[in-house]
Amino acid sequence: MTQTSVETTLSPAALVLTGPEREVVGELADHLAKTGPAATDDLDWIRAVRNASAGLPRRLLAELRAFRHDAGPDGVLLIRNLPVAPADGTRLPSTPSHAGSVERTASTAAAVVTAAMLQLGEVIAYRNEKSGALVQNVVPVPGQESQQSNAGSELLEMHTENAFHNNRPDYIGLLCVREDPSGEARLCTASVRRALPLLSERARRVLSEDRFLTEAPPSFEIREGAAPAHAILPGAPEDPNVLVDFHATHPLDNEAREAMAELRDVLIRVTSALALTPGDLAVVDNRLAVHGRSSFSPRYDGTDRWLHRVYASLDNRRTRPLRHAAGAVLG
Ligand SMILES: O=C(O)CCC(=O)C(=O)O
Ligand SMILES: [Fe+2]
Repeated sequence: MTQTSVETTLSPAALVLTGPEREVVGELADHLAKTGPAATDDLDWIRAVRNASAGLPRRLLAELRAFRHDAGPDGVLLIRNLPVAPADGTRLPSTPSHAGSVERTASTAAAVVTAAMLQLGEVIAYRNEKSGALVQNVVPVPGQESQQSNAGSELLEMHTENAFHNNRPDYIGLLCVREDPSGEARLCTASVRRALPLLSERARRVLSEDRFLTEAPPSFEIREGAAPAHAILPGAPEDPNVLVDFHATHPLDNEAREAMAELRDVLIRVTSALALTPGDLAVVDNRLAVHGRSSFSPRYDGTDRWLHRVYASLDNRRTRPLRHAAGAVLG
């Protein structure tokens, strides 16, 4: 990690771009926003962003590369002071508030988050989620307050992103375009590396066994029939991954239920709660950290909290059978 990295238990590593670094990113992103076809789902635009992303500031490239090698104790990288609006002073539009909102047209912010994620892996989306868009809006939607999705505004339980899916994303990028005017919303993240030492031996063992089932959200079809039972802490016992969604994962027996409850308590104790401000990009390693969101009070007047979300996957070949015509959408 570079000198600007901050490492305390409750705030993940952060890289704050300098003014000149921010300008470099801004020039690159403003140019991409105008680069034909200027459509975020178009593979030609993605190619242009991928090429341009090699010109991101050196320190940012080095930090992303180091994070890909090992996502550290928190499994989260926070990059701050990124541009989210064009340098020519054009104002951002109002925060969208419709269900399933996505960002199909290229923009400065869409280019910034896509460029950063393309340095971590291949950007992907899911046909059955947010209409397969690569750049998605995380905004509160009227009438969906209590939904356990990113359209809600009541507490969103900690989860592995798309936990049920065999080809879940390896990384999730969340770029803050507009901050929550109520000041309440927090992106919450918690890593299994921080949690593991606080778990009992018994919970560790039970959580490493195939004693849990994770449901798909109603919008996803599971082709292969019922999902198989899985472990919540798969992998190396001393440094496992975490695979759980506290809304959608169900223990198969009492001991498994107790272990899951213990894990939830421990994860809460090691949670970082981030009040994102414009230009903050939180990258979550979806193997090592779970994330969720505190409750907040939307206004639905165009000034609400607004994030762009982009997923990245590390293995383009592994997902190929699911990507029609070698596109970026898993279906
Ligand atoms: O709103 C947030 O901070 C995170 C929501 C979330 O879990 C997601 O978009 O995947
Ligand atoms: Fe999520």
